[in-house]
Amino acid sequence: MSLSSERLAKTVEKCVLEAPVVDIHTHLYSSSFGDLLLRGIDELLTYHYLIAETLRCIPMKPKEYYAMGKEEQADLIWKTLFLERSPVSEACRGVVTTLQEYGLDTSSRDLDSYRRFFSNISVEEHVDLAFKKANLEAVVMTNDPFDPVESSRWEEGAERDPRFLAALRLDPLLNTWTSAVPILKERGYDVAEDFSGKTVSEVRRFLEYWRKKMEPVYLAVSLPPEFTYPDTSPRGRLLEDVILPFCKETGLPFAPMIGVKKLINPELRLAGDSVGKSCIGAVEQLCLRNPEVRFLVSILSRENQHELAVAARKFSNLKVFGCWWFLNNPSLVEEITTMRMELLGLSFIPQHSDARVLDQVVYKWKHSKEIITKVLVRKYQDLMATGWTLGEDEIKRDVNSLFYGNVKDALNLA
Ligand code: FIX
Ligand code: ZN
Repeated sequence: MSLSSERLAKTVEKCVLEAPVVDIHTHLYSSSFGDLLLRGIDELLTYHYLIAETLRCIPMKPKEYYAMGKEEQADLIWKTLFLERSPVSEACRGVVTTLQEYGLDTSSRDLDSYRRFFSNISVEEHVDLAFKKANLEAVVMTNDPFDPVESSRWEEGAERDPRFLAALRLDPLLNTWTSAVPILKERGYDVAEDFSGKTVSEVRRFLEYWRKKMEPVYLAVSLPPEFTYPDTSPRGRLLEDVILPFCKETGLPFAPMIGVKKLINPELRLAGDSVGKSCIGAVEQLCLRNPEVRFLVSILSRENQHELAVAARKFSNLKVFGCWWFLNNPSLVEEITTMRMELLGLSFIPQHSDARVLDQVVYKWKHSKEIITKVLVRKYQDLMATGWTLGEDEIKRDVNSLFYGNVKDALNLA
């Protein structure tokens, strides 16, 4: 039965709200990884986005900030960004949204009362609460086999919560080959910086070891704006001789996330990364020269979004995902999602949370769903103006493809 234009907005809102989410990129960990899973109000407040915002407002050097304890850091950020100013930035508003979604009194501004709430829930209850509030079916982690703490957790073989899928992250291998070589050698891989001897087959063996260990749903890497392909650099050789053949043979997608200028302000540490305009030609060549590999691509610069969407029209093995990092703001999510829907219809993955703290999924998905609802309503209104009729079941079908269907297809998930 076709919907009236009056009922359209409410129906879209309901379908989006009810749509389960598979979150294709996060920095969350299953609780079996122990303290690698960040959660609670002090972690929310000391998110690197808020560290950067705080240090713009007070005469404190990053070194001084990082010398403080976690609770002291959170107190400072709360005072600076939430009490002495209104928390209007997206990262600030997100904290308040999450507190509200958890049923806490945000008008009290009583940080200790929020701390008491979080201290009273177990990690298992906490994961269930956040997943329920965000209507999450599953999240994909970011798993770095070169990270000593994380790799030891994998070697310990802790039981993983099935809602936490793995992604094999390869930044050290592809971006700092010179320092990756000694780590690989120490772990028994017969590799050489000049790629002589058995280097290619040994790096392949390394990938295979971690594929068996992690059972990743894709391979990922974050890349600088100057990333080019094909390329004779170590990165280019590793892509050509190891990574892309590995993805082709295993059927695992490859997810280059492009445009990060690492540590342009090193003192800020994780908060010190920035953005640069990337070369879409590298993405086009990846897709053209590797037709049997499926690429999941997110690019960090707003200026690259239109050409990325056009590139996706040219290559069916290119799936665009997310409004990443500095793009994950309502004004840009609306602009980018509208443009993608106009160019790609429903064949893209509109968002990922990039959550580093468990509770961030609550606000990141609430905020994103509000914007995507707005875009969808406008697009359906345009459609209905042509006399096209729409039923609730069709809207539900479309919405589910955006929030989990396209992800499940891309990741070969049942
Ligand atoms: O490379 C990445 O996965 C980025 O998302 C992170 O490094 C970044 O710090 C982040 O969390 C952005 O939201
Ligand atoms: Zn990330």
